[in-house]
Amino acid sequence: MERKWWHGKTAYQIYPKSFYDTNGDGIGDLRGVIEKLDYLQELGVEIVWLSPCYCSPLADQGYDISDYYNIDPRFGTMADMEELIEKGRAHGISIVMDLVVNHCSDEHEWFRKACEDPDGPFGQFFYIRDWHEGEKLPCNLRSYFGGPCWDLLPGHTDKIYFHAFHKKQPDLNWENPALRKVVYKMINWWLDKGLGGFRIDAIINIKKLLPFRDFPADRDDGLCRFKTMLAEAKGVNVFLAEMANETFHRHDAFSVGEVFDEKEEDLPLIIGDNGYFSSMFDFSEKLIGMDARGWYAWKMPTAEEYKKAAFEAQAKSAGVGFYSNIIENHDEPRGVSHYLPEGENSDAAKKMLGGLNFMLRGLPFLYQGQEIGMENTVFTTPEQFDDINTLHEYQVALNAGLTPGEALAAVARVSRDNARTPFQWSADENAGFSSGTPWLPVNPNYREINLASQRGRPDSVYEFYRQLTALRKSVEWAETVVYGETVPYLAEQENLMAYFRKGERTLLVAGNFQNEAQSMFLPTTVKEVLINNLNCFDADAGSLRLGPWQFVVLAL
Ligand code: TEU
Ligand code: CA
Repeated sequence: MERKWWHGKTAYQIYPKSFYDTNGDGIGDLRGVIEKLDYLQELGVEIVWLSPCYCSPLADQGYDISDYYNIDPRFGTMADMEELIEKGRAHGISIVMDLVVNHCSDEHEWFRKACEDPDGPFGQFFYIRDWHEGEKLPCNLRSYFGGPCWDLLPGHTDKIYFHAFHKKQPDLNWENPALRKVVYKMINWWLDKGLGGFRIDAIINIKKLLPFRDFPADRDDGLCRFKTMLAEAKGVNVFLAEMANETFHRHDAFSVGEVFDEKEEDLPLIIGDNGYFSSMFDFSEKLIGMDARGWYAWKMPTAEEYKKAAFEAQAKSAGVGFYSNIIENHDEPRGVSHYLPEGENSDAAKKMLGGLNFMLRGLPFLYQGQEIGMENTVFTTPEQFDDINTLHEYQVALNAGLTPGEALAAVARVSRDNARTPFQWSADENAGFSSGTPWLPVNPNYREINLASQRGRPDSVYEFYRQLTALRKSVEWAETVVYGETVPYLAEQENLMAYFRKGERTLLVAGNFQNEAQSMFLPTTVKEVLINNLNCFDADAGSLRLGPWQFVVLAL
């Protein structure tokens, strides 16, 4: 495997709207990110991905872009963005933006022009079809946010357009070379500005099975999930290769794909030496317990399932490339609320989960607030949901016959809003996030969980993450932490997740995934305890006794 400039780094995702608000309008902004660059440097991150901050009506929180060449005034100005890129560099941080090109906003001028003249060149930027009242739609796919993928083209009664997500997110027609060309031009424009690269949104959806046709319905609504079509749509690789050659590869940019449902044999094409992307997220842990019926039917993952998914992903990517490893992002509940059993949210357990994930081979990606152990928030009424997908899934749960109370509880566990509450900087009002009213209420636990109370306190979750990022960069251990092979250890021992990282030297990473002590066999003597989330270390010849939720990184 070829060595890349970004391999040894730690990455961090910022959800700008909820990170830090500098002008009191309740919305986080780019100046807020600039102000916190010292903080990010202190934490040890060197790549920062910003969720979208382009002009947008924010129907899907910026994943509906109305102008790719401008910053939404709520987030700041282009001058702020340029300053962030430059100051980021001075802090040793590459700034990465979100690239949302499966669709744009219905308020983008391309779509406006397509509505004005569906037969003109911009009509070809979208999937527009003739349709008359009472007629069957071109296909029965269900959009990700509910309902059919088709809506009437604004201003028309006899034309419809296609959207995989919300109706305010019309899909771009990648079959059209003219569309691809303007997309590549835009990507290069940003890279020429000095941007470090992109996280590529929902990219697997750009290839549709054409002509559109029906699939067997999988719910009472007569519709079929999007995935079913994607499995049959061949040829996305052609688009991805072209995009990489025309853009990322020319700049040696960092790119990380939001890729789902890839075929295993395609992994080298996607993240190999000359891959379409530098890296892609490993979502295999997120997928545990999912159910096609809807969020309400999802099951919570167990420790054994988590371990199995992580080890399988490690095996798949070994010798091929780097997955980006996460326990959460802006689309998921908080990792500590999802992967740890209910009620087991001690600092020790949080550190164990974070440590096990961080030490895997690949690029560790922290999500804002993870480093201080932020948890799911509390929802007492459905009105508190902001996210369109959560509102939709609440309805799905009701339709399935759950009572309002049951539906609320079921959807609250996995709501995307959990990850979107403001960053908890301090115990001050609004968690120090804003002097105004935050756009989404702060998690009520901010007086207990916040950065100010953890900074400098050696046993805090925050200082634990700093130890992890420091180890990844240390002269002595970086080679092994970054490139060492992952070899699962005692994989059959229940609620124990342990693995070696074998490279220049050998590390043993072990986490006791339960609220009860357990002993594990030690293959050799321990030279040094590099990281330990508890104050005790109980090892003798051949055996290590791990306390509840204990996590250690050992030099052998
Ligand atoms: O998500 C793409 C995606 O596949 C979603 O279906 C995801 O699984 C869903 O958000 C779970 O609720 C990306 C973005 O990360 C997401 O925030 C956007 O809403 C979506 O694309 C549309 O741009
Ligand atoms: Ca603001």
